[in-house]
Amino acid sequence: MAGLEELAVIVDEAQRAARAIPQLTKDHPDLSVSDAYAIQALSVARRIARGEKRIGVKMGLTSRAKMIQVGVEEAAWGRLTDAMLLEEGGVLKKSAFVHPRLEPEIVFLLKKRLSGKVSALEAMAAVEAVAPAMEVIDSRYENFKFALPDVIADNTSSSGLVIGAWRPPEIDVSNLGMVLSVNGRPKEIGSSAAILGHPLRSLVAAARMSAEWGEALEPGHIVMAGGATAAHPASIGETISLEVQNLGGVSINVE
Ligand code: 0L1
Ligand code: MG
Repeated sequence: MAGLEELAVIVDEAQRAARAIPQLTKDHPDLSVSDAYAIQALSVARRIARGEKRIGVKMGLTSRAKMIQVGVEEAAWGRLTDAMLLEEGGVLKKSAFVHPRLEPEIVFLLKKRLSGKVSALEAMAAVEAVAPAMEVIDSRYENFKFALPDVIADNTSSSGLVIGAWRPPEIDVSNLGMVLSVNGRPKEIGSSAAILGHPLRSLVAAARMSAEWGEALEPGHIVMAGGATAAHPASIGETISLEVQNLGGVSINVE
């Protein structure tokens, strides 16, 4: 089997070139989830070495629908860098991605460190602000097809995010209506409750899962809680927007 560093170079280069690659598990059927997280860490370390800054964590596979789709019982996590940030109301250049899809999310901004096993109350006390957000997921694998180790190695498909205005942490985010619209027409409708039953559970899981890899959620970090509906494949000419009950909206134009 190719070494983990070699596989990290493959996924990193695919992301940089916006080029689809075969699933790693095709040639490496024994790739474990643990190998995959090591590949993810190595590939993101290459981005950091090129000057990108870590800004937090994304949680993925947080809805029942996605867990069933990928055949897993637990969420997965990935690493966010500043290069993934897109301007609110700005442009998503489709050619910079392989086959981008947008999904509606809730994002937390932290004011306190969270690491390892924390309670929901501790997690809530660590939140500085909440905001509506859309994540751009862009699997680097051909046809957006992957097994669990593939997608984890590929930084859980993370490739971009657009964040709306920050709101006070007191807003109850447990069951907020979320509408993803395309050119003003509702396309996906859901609730924040689809995110592990409550987005705060996702923050608790992010602290626990990242600590398993020796990392902490630091003050100033953001945590993307996970998709609330199916993701929408972006097409040139679309304005994709999200409206979240009590939180406000966010939008992006696909060119
Ligand atoms: O953020 C997500 O839930 C995506 C995780 C990876 C699976 C996918 O690309 O749909
Ligand atoms: Mg997501």
